[in-house]
Amino acid sequence: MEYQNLFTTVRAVGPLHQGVPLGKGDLPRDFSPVGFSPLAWMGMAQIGPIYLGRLGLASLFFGTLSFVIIGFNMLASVGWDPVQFIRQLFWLSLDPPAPKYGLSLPPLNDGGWWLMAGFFLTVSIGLWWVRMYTRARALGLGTHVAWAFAAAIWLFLVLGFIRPVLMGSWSEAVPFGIFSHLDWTAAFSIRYGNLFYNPFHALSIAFLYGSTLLFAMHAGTVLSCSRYGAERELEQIVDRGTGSERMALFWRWTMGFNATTESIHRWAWWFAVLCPLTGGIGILLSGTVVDNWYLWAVQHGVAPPYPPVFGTVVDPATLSGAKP
Ligand code: 07D
Repeated sequence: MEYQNLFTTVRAVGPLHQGVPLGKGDLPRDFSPVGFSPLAWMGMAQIGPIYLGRLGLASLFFGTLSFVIIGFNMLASVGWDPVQFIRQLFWLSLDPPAPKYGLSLPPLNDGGWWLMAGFFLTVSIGLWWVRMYTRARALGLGTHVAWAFAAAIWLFLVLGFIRPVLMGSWSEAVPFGIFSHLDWTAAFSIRYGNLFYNPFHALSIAFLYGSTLLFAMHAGTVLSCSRYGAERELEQIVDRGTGSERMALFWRWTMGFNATTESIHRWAWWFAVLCPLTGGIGILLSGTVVDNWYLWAVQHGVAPPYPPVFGTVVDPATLSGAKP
């Protein structure tokens, strides 16, 4: 007898609930729960309550402040014209201070607003991290989600704070803007001799693509066994012939090795975390330790030198006109 799954017409409807009791020192939850049945196509049919608490509120406050500073600076840059603001939104940008300011405090209209928005955004993200950590602890969970989030925050801090400080200038950091941050990314790659030759960029891509591959394999495997109730974990572990057992057999037959229902999530967590972790290392080394990744790759036998028909390749940083 096969289990019913989400794609059949059977849908379990339970009473709306608040969740487990809150601990000492917690604020009350916000918003009463409401049922909204179409949501059951994607997950639970209940919306709310949400726990904002002091950290959540403070994080939203600083995040909004940062968002508003960025938005109003963009609006000011088009002469406070709302139509031009919408038309040119993708091109508008709040830029970091010019190189002449180094790490000093620049005037507001010359990068000061950028510094302030970045500071408030960092405070907001930091508070949201603490909230992830404390909410997990309050529910008796491990803190895996918070540490995975910390890996992304590491890359964010390297790009906007740690590397600029090591390079001695806020001007090294990323602008706030849609196309401007893309332009920054392309310019960064060219400035450091093509980021494809940075082995940590390559590692980061391997974990990025690896994560999507693992995600597809895991999701496909579990869904393919939902007809055997593969998401109903208890019976799956103790019975024979279950979806879980078939999943394991499928992979052992097709590639000789199978993860377990537990280990697959460790694979996924590490792949996801290592993407920004290795990425951050790659960015941190650019300009501080390595100035040209192509020349670095040639020097270490990773990339072949250009054929001598064009003459010898010179380091562009040594050419006249190049800044020190
Ligand atoms: C960015 C950081 C964490 C984010 C957080 C959230 C807000 C909300 C809201 C104000 C994602 C912050 C919150 C912003 C604000 C309000 C309201 C995580 C981030 C905490 N690359 N590349 C990577 C590929 C090339 C370049 C990583 C592929 C070119 C640079 C990744 C290709 C050039 C950097 C990756 C490719 C170039 C990267 C990102 C292909 C020029 C980085 C990993 C096929 C375009 C970053 C080491 C990630 C990095 C990075 C993939 C090509 C430049 C693996 C697939 C050659 C400068 N690239 N790239 O998780 O880590 O990001 O590099 O061509 O800095 Mg690349």
